[in-house]
Amino acid sequence: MKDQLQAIEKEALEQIAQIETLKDLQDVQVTYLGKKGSITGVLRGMGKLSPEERPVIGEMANKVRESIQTNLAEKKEAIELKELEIQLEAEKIDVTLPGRPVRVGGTHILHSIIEEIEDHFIGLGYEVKEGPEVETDYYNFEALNLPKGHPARDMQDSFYITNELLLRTHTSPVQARTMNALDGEPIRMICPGKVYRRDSDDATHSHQFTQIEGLYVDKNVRMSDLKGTLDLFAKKMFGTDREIRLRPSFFPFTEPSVEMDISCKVCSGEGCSVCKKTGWIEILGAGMVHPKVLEMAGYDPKVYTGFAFGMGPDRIAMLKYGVDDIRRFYTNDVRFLQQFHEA
Ligand code: 2NL
Repeated sequence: MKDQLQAIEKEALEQIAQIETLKDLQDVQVTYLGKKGSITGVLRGMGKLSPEERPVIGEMANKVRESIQTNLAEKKEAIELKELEIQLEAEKIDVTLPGRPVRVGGTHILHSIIEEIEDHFIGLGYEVKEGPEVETDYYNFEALNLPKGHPARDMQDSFYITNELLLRTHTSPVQARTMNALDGEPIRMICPGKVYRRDSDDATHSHQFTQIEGLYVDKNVRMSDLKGTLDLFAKKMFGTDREIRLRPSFFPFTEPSVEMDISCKVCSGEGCSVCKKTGWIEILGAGMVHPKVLEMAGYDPKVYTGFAFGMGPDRIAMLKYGVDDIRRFYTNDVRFLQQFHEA
Protein backbone atom coordinates (compact mmCIF):
# COMPACT_ATOMS: atom_id res chain seq x y z
CA MET A 1 0.00 0.00 0.00
CA LYS A 2 2.92 2.28 0.70
CA ASP A 3 4.16 1.74 -2.85
CA GLN A 4 0.66 2.33 -4.15
CA LEU A 5 0.45 5.69 -2.34
CA GLN A 6 3.90 6.75 -3.55
CA ALA A 7 2.96 5.86 -7.11
CA ILE A 8 -0.28 7.87 -6.80
CA GLU A 9 1.60 10.90 -5.50
CA LYS A 10 4.25 10.70 -8.23
CA GLU A 11 1.64 10.32 -10.96
CA ALA A 12 -0.54 13.12 -9.54
CA LEU A 13 2.33 15.61 -9.23
CA GLU A 14 3.43 14.86 -12.78
CA GLN A 15 -0.08 15.45 -14.06
CA ILE A 16 -0.47 18.65 -12.04
CA ALA A 17 2.76 19.98 -13.51
CA GLN A 18 1.26 19.64 -16.98
CA ILE A 19 -2.10 21.26 -16.25
CA GLU A 20 -2.81 24.46 -18.19
CA THR A 21 -6.47 25.22 -17.60
CA LEU A 22 -8.78 25.46 -14.58
CA LYS A 23 -10.99 22.81 -16.19
CA ASP A 24 -8.10 20.27 -16.30
CA LEU A 25 -7.22 21.18 -12.74
CA GLN A 26 -10.77 20.37 -11.68
CA ASP A 27 -10.57 16.97 -13.44
CA VAL A 28 -7.26 16.05 -11.78
CA GLN A 29 -8.65 17.06 -8.40
CA VAL A 30 -11.63 14.75 -8.89
CA THR A 31 -9.41 11.90 -10.12
CA TYR A 32 -7.22 11.89 -7.02
CA LEU A 33 -9.15 13.51 -4.21
CA GLY A 34 -12.80 13.04 -5.22
CA LYS A 35 -15.28 10.62 -3.61
CA LYS A 36 -14.31 7.96 -6.12
CA GLY A 37 -10.71 9.18 -6.35
CA SER A 38 -7.51 7.15 -5.90
CA ILE A 39 -6.69 8.41 -2.39
CA THR A 40 -10.22 7.76 -1.21
CA GLY A 41 -9.91 4.25 -2.66
CA VAL A 42 -6.76 3.62 -0.62
CA LEU A 43 -8.37 4.93 2.56
CA ARG A 44 -11.35 2.63 2.01
CA GLY A 45 -9.06 -0.37 1.76
CA MET A 46 -7.51 0.39 5.16
CA GLY A 47 -10.09 -1.75 6.92
CA LYS A 48 -8.15 -4.81 5.80
CA LEU A 49 -4.90 -3.64 7.42
CA SER A 50 -3.58 -4.76 10.73
CA PRO A 51 -3.94 -2.38 13.74
CA GLU A 52 -0.15 -1.70 13.61
CA GLU A 53 -0.12 -0.78 9.95
CA ARG A 54 -3.28 1.32 9.99
CA PRO A 55 -1.92 4.55 11.62
CA VAL A 56 1.27 4.40 9.49
CA ILE A 57 -0.62 4.07 6.23
CA GLY A 58 -3.26 6.55 7.42
CA GLU A 59 -0.62 9.14 8.17
CA MET A 60 1.07 8.55 4.85
CA ALA A 61 -2.25 8.80 2.96
CA ASN A 62 -2.95 12.14 4.64
CA LYS A 63 0.49 13.42 3.72
CA VAL A 64 0.02 12.39 0.09
CA ARG A 65 -3.40 14.04 0.02
CA GLU A 66 -2.01 17.24 1.51
CA SER A 67 0.87 17.21 -0.96
CA ILE A 68 -1.56 16.86 -3.88
CA GLN A 69 -3.82 19.58 -2.43
CA THR A 70 -0.92 21.99 -1.99
CA ASN A 71 0.31 21.37 -5.50
CA LEU A 72 -3.20 21.85 -6.91
CA ALA A 73 -3.59 25.12 -4.99
CA GLU A 74 -0.26 26.45 -6.23
CA LYS A 75 -1.12 25.44 -9.77
CA LYS A 76 -4.54 27.10 -9.48
CA GLU A 77 -2.96 30.35 -8.38
CA ALA A 78 -0.44 30.22 -11.22
CA ILE A 79 -3.17 29.61 -13.82
CA GLU A 80 -5.33 32.43 -12.46
CA LEU A 81 -2.41 34.83 -12.51
CA LYS A 82 -1.64 33.87 -16.10
CA GLU A 83 -5.26 34.33 -17.15
CA LEU A 84 -5.37 37.76 -15.50
CA GLU A 85 -2.22 38.73 -17.41
CA ILE A 86 -3.80 37.60 -20.68
CA GLN A 87 -6.95 39.59 -19.90
CA LEU A 88 -4.99 42.73 -18.95
CA GLU A 89 -2.93 42.42 -22.11
CA ALA A 90 -6.10 42.14 -24.20
CA GLU A 91 -7.72 45.14 -22.52
CA LYS A 92 -4.62 47.30 -22.65
CA ILE A 93 -5.24 50.93 -23.62
CA ASP A 94 -2.68 53.30 -25.03
CA VAL A 95 -2.91 56.32 -22.75
CA THR A 96 -0.44 58.18 -24.94
CA LEU A 97 -2.92 58.26 -27.86
CA PRO A 98 -4.08 61.86 -28.39
CA GLY A 99 -7.76 62.29 -27.34
CA ARG A 100 -10.54 63.22 -29.73
CA PRO A 101 -11.10 66.99 -29.39
CA VAL A 102 -14.40 68.00 -27.76
CA ARG A 103 -16.09 70.65 -29.86
CA VAL A 104 -17.05 73.54 -27.60
CA GLY A 105 -19.76 75.99 -28.60
CA GLY A 106 -19.79 79.69 -27.90
CA THR A 107 -22.02 82.71 -27.58
CA HIS A 108 -23.70 83.84 -30.81
CA ILE A 109 -22.33 87.17 -31.96
CA LEU A 110 -25.75 88.87 -31.76
CA HIS A 111 -26.08 87.67 -28.19
CA SER A 112 -22.60 88.99 -27.37
CA ILE A 113 -23.52 92.42 -28.75
CA ILE A 114 -26.78 92.43 -26.76
CA GLU A 115 -24.90 91.48 -23.57
CA GLU A 116 -22.35 94.22 -24.15
CA ILE A 117 -25.15 96.80 -24.52
CA GLU A 118 -26.98 95.38 -21.49
CA ASP A 119 -23.82 95.61 -19.36
CA HIS A 120 -23.33 99.24 -20.31
CA PHE A 121 -26.87 100.26 -19.36
CA ILE A 122 -26.99 98.07 -16.24
CA GLY A 123 -23.98 100.14 -15.14
CA LEU A 124 -26.18 103.26 -15.44
CA GLY A 125 -28.94 101.75 -13.29
CA TYR A 126 -31.15 100.37 -16.07
CA GLU A 127 -33.01 97.08 -15.63
CA VAL A 128 -33.22 94.42 -18.38
CA LYS A 129 -36.81 93.39 -19.18
CA GLU A 130 -38.22 90.79 -21.53
CA GLY A 131 -41.71 90.21 -22.89
CA PRO A 132 -43.77 88.04 -25.25
CA GLU A 133 -42.93 87.70 -28.95
CA VAL A 134 -46.61 87.09 -29.73
CA GLU A 135 -48.18 90.45 -28.89
CA THR A 136 -51.59 92.03 -28.80
CA ASP A 137 -52.51 94.73 -31.27
CA TYR A 138 -52.93 97.03 -28.27
CA TYR A 139 -49.37 96.79 -26.88
CA ASN A 140 -47.64 96.48 -30.23
CA PHE A 141 -49.44 99.44 -31.85
CA GLU A 142 -52.20 101.23 -29.96
CA ALA A 143 -50.23 101.93 -26.74
CA LEU A 144 -47.38 103.31 -28.85
CA ASN A 145 -49.50 105.86 -30.67
CA LEU A 146 -49.47 103.91 -33.89
CA PRO A 147 -52.91 104.86 -35.11
CA LYS A 148 -55.24 102.64 -37.11
CA GLY A 149 -54.26 102.97 -40.74
CA HIS A 150 -50.54 103.25 -39.98
CA PRO A 151 -48.57 101.34 -42.65
CA ALA A 152 -46.87 99.12 -40.03
CA ARG A 153 -50.31 97.80 -39.12
CA ASP A 154 -50.92 96.62 -42.65
CA MET A 155 -51.30 92.86 -43.17
CA GLN A 156 -48.50 93.16 -45.72
CA ASP A 157 -45.98 94.45 -43.16
CA SER A 158 -46.62 92.36 -40.05
CA PHE A 159 -47.19 88.68 -39.28
CA TYR A 160 -50.73 88.47 -37.91
CA ILE A 161 -51.93 85.41 -36.03
CA THR A 162 -55.48 86.70 -35.53
CA ASN A 163 -56.95 90.17 -35.91
CA GLU A 164 -55.78 90.96 -32.39
CA LEU A 165 -52.54 88.95 -32.17
CA LEU A 166 -49.31 89.30 -34.14
CA LEU A 167 -45.56 88.67 -33.92
CA ARG A 168 -44.20 91.85 -32.34
CA THR A 169 -42.68 94.23 -34.87
CA HIS A 170 -40.46 95.94 -32.27
CA THR A 171 -39.60 95.49 -28.58
CA SER A 172 -41.47 98.68 -27.56
CA PRO A 173 -44.49 96.70 -26.28
CA VAL A 174 -42.24 95.35 -23.49
CA GLN A 175 -41.72 98.95 -22.39
CA ALA A 176 -45.40 99.79 -22.69
CA ARG A 177 -46.24 96.73 -20.54
CA THR A 178 -43.60 97.62 -17.96
CA MET A 179 -44.83 101.22 -17.68
CA ASN A 180 -48.41 100.02 -17.37
CA ALA A 181 -47.51 97.66 -14.54
CA LEU A 182 -45.62 100.35 -12.61
CA ASP A 183 -48.34 102.74 -11.52
CA GLY A 184 -46.58 105.95 -12.52
CA GLU A 185 -43.18 105.39 -10.90
CA PRO A 186 -39.86 106.46 -12.51
CA ILE A 187 -38.37 103.83 -14.79
CA ARG A 188 -35.04 102.99 -16.38
CA MET A 189 -35.07 99.88 -18.55
CA ILE A 190 -33.75 98.22 -21.65
CA CYS A 191 -35.42 95.39 -23.51
CA PRO A 192 -33.59 93.16 -25.99
CA GLY A 193 -35.24 90.50 -28.11
CA LYS A 194 -36.39 89.06 -31.41
CA VAL A 195 -38.77 91.01 -33.61
CA TYR A 196 -40.56 90.18 -36.86
CA ARG A 197 -41.42 92.09 -40.04
CA ARG A 198 -43.05 90.76 -43.15
CA ASP A 199 -40.15 91.43 -45.50
CA SER A 200 -38.51 89.50 -48.30
CA ASP A 201 -35.13 88.37 -46.99
CA ASP A 202 -32.10 89.84 -48.73
CA ALA A 203 -28.63 91.08 -47.73
CA THR A 204 -30.06 93.88 -45.57
CA HIS A 205 -33.54 92.58 -44.65
CA SER A 206 -34.55 89.63 -42.50
CA HIS A 207 -38.14 88.75 -41.56
CA GLN A 208 -36.79 88.08 -38.07
CA PHE A 209 -34.10 90.21 -36.52
CA THR A 210 -33.14 91.60 -33.11
CA GLN A 211 -33.79 94.88 -31.43
CA ILE A 212 -32.78 96.48 -28.17
CA GLU A 213 -34.68 99.46 -26.85
CA GLY A 214 -34.17 101.68 -23.86
CA LEU A 215 -36.52 103.87 -21.84
CA TYR A 216 -35.95 106.43 -19.13
CA VAL A 217 -38.97 108.13 -17.52
CA ASP A 218 -38.78 110.46 -14.54
CA LYS A 219 -39.43 114.08 -13.56
CA ASN A 220 -37.23 116.53 -15.50
CA VAL A 221 -35.84 114.09 -18.06
CA ARG A 222 -34.71 116.25 -20.95
CA MET A 223 -33.35 116.04 -24.48
CA SER A 224 -29.88 116.83 -23.10
CA ASP A 225 -30.11 113.66 -20.94
CA LEU A 226 -30.87 111.68 -24.05
CA LYS A 227 -27.91 113.21 -25.87
CA GLY A 228 -25.47 112.66 -22.99
CA THR A 229 -26.62 109.08 -22.46
CA LEU A 230 -26.32 108.15 -26.12
CA ASP A 231 -22.99 109.95 -26.55
CA LEU A 232 -21.56 107.91 -23.68
CA PHE A 233 -22.99 104.74 -25.22
CA ALA A 234 -21.51 105.49 -28.66
CA LYS A 235 -18.07 106.06 -27.16
CA LYS A 236 -18.28 102.88 -25.06
CA MET A 237 -19.44 100.74 -27.97
CA PHE A 238 -17.41 102.16 -30.85
CA GLY A 239 -14.45 103.93 -29.23
CA THR A 240 -13.80 107.10 -27.22
CA ASP A 241 -12.77 108.97 -30.38
CA ARG A 242 -16.28 108.70 -31.86
CA GLU A 243 -18.48 111.80 -32.29
CA ILE A 244 -22.27 111.63 -32.44
CA ARG A 245 -24.71 113.62 -34.55
CA LEU A 246 -28.46 113.90 -34.02
CA ARG A 247 -30.71 114.49 -37.03
CA PRO A 248 -34.43 115.26 -36.83
CA SER A 249 -36.62 112.27 -37.63
CA PHE A 250 -40.11 110.90 -37.03
CA PHE A 251 -41.50 108.06 -34.91
CA PRO A 252 -45.14 107.91 -33.84
CA PHE A 253 -44.12 107.15 -30.22
CA THR A 254 -41.61 110.00 -29.71
CA GLU A 255 -41.77 113.78 -30.14
CA PRO A 256 -39.36 115.20 -31.01
CA SER A 257 -37.64 112.27 -32.69
CA VAL A 258 -34.04 111.95 -33.82
CA GLU A 259 -31.75 109.62 -35.65
CA MET A 260 -28.24 109.24 -34.28
CA ASP A 261 -25.11 108.89 -36.39
CA ILE A 262 -21.57 108.17 -35.24
CA SER A 263 -18.52 109.52 -37.03
CA CYS A 264 -17.12 106.91 -39.41
CA LYS A 265 -14.30 104.96 -37.83
CA VAL A 266 -12.91 103.88 -41.17
CA CYS A 267 -12.27 107.35 -42.61
CA SER A 268 -12.71 109.54 -39.49
CA GLY A 269 -15.15 111.77 -41.34
CA GLU A 270 -13.24 112.05 -44.60
CA GLY A 271 -15.82 110.01 -46.51
CA CYS A 272 -15.42 106.40 -47.64
CA SER A 273 -17.45 103.48 -48.98
CA VAL A 274 -18.53 102.33 -45.48
CA CYS A 275 -20.18 105.70 -44.68
CA LYS A 276 -21.14 106.26 -48.32
CA LYS A 277 -18.92 109.33 -48.49
CA THR A 278 -20.85 111.18 -45.75
CA GLY A 279 -18.42 110.63 -42.84
CA TRP A 280 -21.36 109.48 -40.66
CA ILE A 281 -23.00 106.14 -39.94
CA GLU A 282 -26.56 105.82 -38.62
CA ILE A 283 -26.79 103.51 -35.61
CA LEU A 284 -30.04 104.23 -33.77
CA GLY A 285 -33.31 106.12 -33.50
CA ALA A 286 -34.50 107.93 -30.39
CA GLY A 287 -36.68 110.71 -29.04
CA MET A 288 -38.65 112.15 -26.15
CA VAL A 289 -41.52 109.80 -25.27
CA HIS A 290 -44.74 111.08 -26.85
CA PRO A 291 -47.12 112.58 -24.22
CA LYS A 292 -49.91 110.32 -25.47
CA VAL A 293 -47.75 107.23 -24.89
CA LEU A 294 -46.99 108.36 -21.33
CA GLU A 295 -50.62 109.12 -20.68
CA MET A 296 -51.88 105.76 -21.97
CA ALA A 297 -49.36 104.02 -19.68
CA GLY A 298 -50.63 105.89 -16.64
CA TYR A 299 -48.05 108.70 -16.39
CA ASP A 300 -49.09 112.36 -16.17
CA PRO A 301 -47.17 113.98 -19.06
CA LYS A 302 -47.29 117.33 -17.23
CA VAL A 303 -45.26 115.78 -14.38
CA TYR A 304 -43.20 113.10 -16.13
CA THR A 305 -41.07 113.18 -19.23
CA GLY A 306 -38.81 110.55 -20.70
CA PHE A 307 -36.60 109.53 -23.54
CA ALA A 308 -36.49 106.28 -25.48
CA PHE A 309 -34.20 104.82 -28.07
CA GLY A 310 -34.06 101.73 -30.24
CA MET A 311 -31.35 100.01 -32.22
CA GLY A 312 -30.65 96.81 -34.11
CA PRO A 313 -27.88 94.54 -32.81
CA ASP A 314 -27.79 92.98 -36.29
CA ARG A 315 -26.89 96.32 -37.83
CA ILE A 316 -24.40 97.12 -35.08
CA ALA A 317 -22.67 93.75 -35.52
CA MET A 318 -22.58 94.27 -39.31
CA LEU A 319 -20.95 97.68 -38.88
CA LYS A 320 -18.56 96.59 -36.16
CA TYR A 321 -17.31 93.49 -37.98
CA GLY A 322 -17.93 94.35 -41.62
CA VAL A 323 -20.54 91.60 -42.14
CA ASP A 324 -22.05 92.00 -45.61
CA ASP A 325 -25.25 89.96 -45.27
CA ILE A 326 -27.74 89.98 -42.36
CA ARG A 327 -28.79 86.40 -43.22
CA ARG A 328 -25.41 85.13 -41.99
CA PHE A 329 -26.58 85.68 -38.40
CA TYR A 330 -29.50 83.30 -38.91
CA THR A 331 -28.19 80.61 -41.26
CA ASN A 332 -25.66 79.77 -38.53
CA ASP A 333 -22.79 78.37 -40.57
CA VAL A 334 -20.30 77.52 -37.79
CA ARG A 335 -17.42 78.76 -39.93
CA PHE A 336 -19.02 82.20 -39.83
CA LEU A 337 -19.99 82.07 -36.14
CA GLN A 338 -16.58 80.78 -35.01
CA GLN A 339 -14.81 83.89 -36.29
CA PHE A 340 -16.15 85.84 -33.33
CA HIS A 341 -14.73 83.45 -30.74
CA GLU A 342 -11.27 83.28 -29.23
CA ALA A 343 -9.14 80.60 -30.85
C1 2NL B 1 -35.16 102.43 -34.32
C2 2NL B 1 -35.92 103.38 -33.50
C3 2NL B 1 -36.99 103.71 -31.44
C4 2NL B 1 -38.32 103.96 -29.48
C5 2NL B 1 -37.70 103.17 -30.40
C6 2NL B 1 -40.00 103.88 -27.68
C7 2NL B 1 -40.63 103.06 -26.79
C8 2NL B 1 -41.61 103.58 -26.00
C9 2NL B 1 -41.93 104.90 -26.07
C10 2NL B 1 -41.27 105.66 -26.98
CL1 2NL B 1 -42.43 102.60 -24.92
N1 2NL B 1 -40.32 105.14 -27.76
N2 2NL B 1 -39.03 103.33 -28.46
C11 2NL B 1 -38.23 105.34 -29.61
C12 2NL B 1 -37.53 105.86 -30.67
C13 2NL B 1 -36.90 105.08 -31.58
O1 2NL B 1 -36.39 102.85 -32.31
O2 2NL B 1 -34.65 102.79 -35.33
N3 2NL B 1 -35.03 101.21 -33.87
C14 2NL B 1 -34.28 100.20 -34.57
